Amino acid sequence: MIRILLVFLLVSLSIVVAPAQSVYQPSAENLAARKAFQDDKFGLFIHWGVYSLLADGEWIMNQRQIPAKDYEKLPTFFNPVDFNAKEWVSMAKNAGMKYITITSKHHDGFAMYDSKVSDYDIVDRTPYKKDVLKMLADECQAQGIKLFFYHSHLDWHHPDYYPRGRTGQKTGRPESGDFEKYLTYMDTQLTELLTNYGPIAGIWFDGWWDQSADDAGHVGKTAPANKNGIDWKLDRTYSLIHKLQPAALIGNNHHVAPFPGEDFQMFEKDLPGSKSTGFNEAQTIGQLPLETCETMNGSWGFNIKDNRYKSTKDLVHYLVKAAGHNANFLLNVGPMPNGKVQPEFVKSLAEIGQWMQKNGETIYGTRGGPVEARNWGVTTAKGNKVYVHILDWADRQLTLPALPGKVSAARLFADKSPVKITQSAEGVVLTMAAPPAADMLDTIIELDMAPATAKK
Ligand code: H79
Repeated sequence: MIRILLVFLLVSLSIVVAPAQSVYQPSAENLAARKAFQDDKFGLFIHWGVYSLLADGEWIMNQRQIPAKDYEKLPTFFNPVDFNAKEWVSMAKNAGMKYITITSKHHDGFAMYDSKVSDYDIVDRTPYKKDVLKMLADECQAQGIKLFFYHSHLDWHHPDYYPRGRTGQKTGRPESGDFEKYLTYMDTQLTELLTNYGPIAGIWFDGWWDQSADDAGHVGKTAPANKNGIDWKLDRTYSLIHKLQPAALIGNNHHVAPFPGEDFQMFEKDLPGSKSTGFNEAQTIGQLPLETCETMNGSWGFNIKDNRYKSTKDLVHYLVKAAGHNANFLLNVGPMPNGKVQPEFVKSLAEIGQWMQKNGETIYGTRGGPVEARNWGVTTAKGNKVYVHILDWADRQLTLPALPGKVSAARLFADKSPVKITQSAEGVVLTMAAPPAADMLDTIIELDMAPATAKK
């Protein structure tokens, strides 16, 4: 009896002392925002900072081992006079994108907005002197596009980011620092971002892995294993964000299973479940909305030598495959230091937009369809429709495995011409009038699913 009482006491005690976020209950606004986010399907990622000047990606401070005091020269001539928020937002909208995720602070520690807790920001340190995030936030609001901020946990510039992690070792900072002070600084910057820029759709964290002991092995653990024994206090940061803006979605690019308090899960250069990058071996797919991000060439930040442009077809395929994997697609541009997006990107985005104008119905508002991704393509689903996206197939006939319901009709999405269905317990054979045309980016067959017969 006494033992039972003791157990009862311990259990109730643990409930009382459990940190708020470990029993995280998303608010109604947050759940609605998650659903809207999944419906949106397509967003623009923007990597832009003083590193853009050096035209060799956003990691250049680390790669070239530039000491912080030398890197500080960059802001003094960062002057993006051709930046035009309206142009960027219109470009995203015309591409069919529903949100923008922009770097408020990358690993180099430079804030692209007017921070009051630091002068290491675009308004205080550059000749440009303007708060580009504010201009962008206002324009997004005007054009009805959502805005997320990418914010780096790790910092190669701040002296209190100490003990240092796996990167940014050679930036000439003192061998001391107060990590707790750094965390307060980060939380204060996040408070600024969630207070002064209107409704923010979410925060996209990156850099947590800088303090992790290795690239894998944390599967399912909520307590972050790390090399320096530091505590990121994610619960505190996440609670703060949810308190300031309950609908703001938190995602963290930590390459492991989601932690409590997160609202979506992202996969860098990787379709969920593909584990294609080498740093995401431990990344299992959780229950949250999913997003996958990719570059238009091979770089995030502007890289003048990078001509490995993906074709419009490749990018449309990536978007369609992401949708088939039940994930959003966040497609990146790294604008140039003058504030312009390079013409190659502008052109591809416009072409993707033309495709989305015609075919968006089979992407927006859908979820991953009943057939898992195949070599030939993917399926998406919405209401009683299933969209079969044929990306690589040369025959008139395509066989699907058994579907959960009866297909009552099938047609080509493009011209609504009928597609013959032969359905049995084994599966569904779709027979088109002609094989998919070689120049079609995606041959889409629309299936009408008969309403499920009500159970007695
Ligand atoms: O912002 C863009 C990149 O700068 C950032 N994420 C995208 C969205 C990014 N940072 N790092 N990476 C991408 C690649 C990650 C490499 C890692 Fe590692 C491998 C992290 C942990 C293992 C390299 C090796 C860095 C630390 C050890």
